[in-house]
Amino acid sequence: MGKHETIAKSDEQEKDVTYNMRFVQRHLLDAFKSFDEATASRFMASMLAIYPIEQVCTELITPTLWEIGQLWEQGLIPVAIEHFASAFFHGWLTNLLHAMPTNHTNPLVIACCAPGELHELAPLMLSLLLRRAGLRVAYLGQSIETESLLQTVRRLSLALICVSVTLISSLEAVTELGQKVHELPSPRPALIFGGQAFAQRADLIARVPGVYRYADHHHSNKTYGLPTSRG
Ligand code: B12
Repeated sequence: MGKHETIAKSDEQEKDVTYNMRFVQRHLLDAFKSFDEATASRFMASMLAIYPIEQVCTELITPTLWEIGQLWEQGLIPVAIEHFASAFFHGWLTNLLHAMPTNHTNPLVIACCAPGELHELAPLMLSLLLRRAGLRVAYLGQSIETESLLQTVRRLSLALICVSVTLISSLEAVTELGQKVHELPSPRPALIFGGQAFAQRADLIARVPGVYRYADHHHSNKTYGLPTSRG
C-alpha cells in the first residue's frame, strides 16, 4: 500500500470513529452530564454537516433520548441532566424547523402532542421531517386542547392532523379527540397517531379512530411512512 493510500485509509478510519453515531452518542451524553453545551453543539453541528437531518434525528437524537430515559429511570443520572438534554435537542430542532422554508400553497398539516402530553420532541421532529419532505406543517407543541383544535379544523381546511402519544394516560384523551374529528362533517382531515404509548399497549391502537403509524429509531425512513408532496 502506498503512503497516500495509507493516509487516506487512516483518515477514513478516523472519520468513521469520530463521526460514528454510537461514538457521538457517548460523547453527547458525557457533554450533557457536565452541562457542556458548547461541546454538545459542536457534535450536533458536525453531524448535521455530514448526515441528513432525518438520519441525525432517527439514529442520534432519538436513541440518545431513549438512553437518557433509561439512565434516569435507573437513577443513574439526575432529572436535571434529562431536562438539560431535552432542552438542548428542543432548541436545535426548533431552530432547524424555523430555518426550513415552508410551502404556503400545499394543504395544511398539523402536528401536536395529545391532550395532557408534554413529550414534544417526537412531533417536533416529525414536523421538521415532513416540512423537509415539502409539506406545509404547523407545529402546535405540547398538550393540544381538543375543543380548540376542533375549532381550528372547522375554520381552516386541514389535510392532516398528526398526534403524538407517549404516556398511556394520554390514550383516553386521544381516543376522544379521534372520535370528535371523525364526527366532523366531510371534508375532514385525516388523523394519524403514533408514539411510545402504543409500543406498550398495541391492543389500544384499534380503539383510536385514525391511522396508526409506527416509527422508531430503527426505521430511518425519511417521513415516518407518511405521504409527501413529492410522492
Ligand atoms: C425528555 C423526556 C421528558 C421531558 C419532555 C420534554 C419535552 N419538551 O418534550 C419531560 C421532563 C417534560 C418529561 C416528563 C415526564 N416524563 Co418523560 N421522558 C423523556 C424522555 C427522556 C425522552 C422523550 C423523547 O423525546 N424521546 C425521543 C422521541 C423522538 O422518541 P419517541 O417518543 O419514541 O418517538 C419516536 C416514535 O415513537 C415515533 N412517534 C412518536 N410520536 C409519533 C407520532 C406520529 C404521528 C408518528 C407517525 C410517529 C411518532 O417517532 C419518534 C421517532 O422514531 C423519555 C425516555 C424515552 N424512552 O423516550 C422519558 C419518558 C417518556 N418519560 C416518562 C415519564 C414517566 C415522565 C413523567 C410522568 C415523569 C414525572 N413523574 O413527572 C412526566 C410526564 C409529563 C407529561 N404529562 O407528559 C417515562 C414514560 C414511562 C411510561 N411508559 O409511561 C419515560 C419512558 C422515561 C422512563 N424510562 O421511565 N419527560
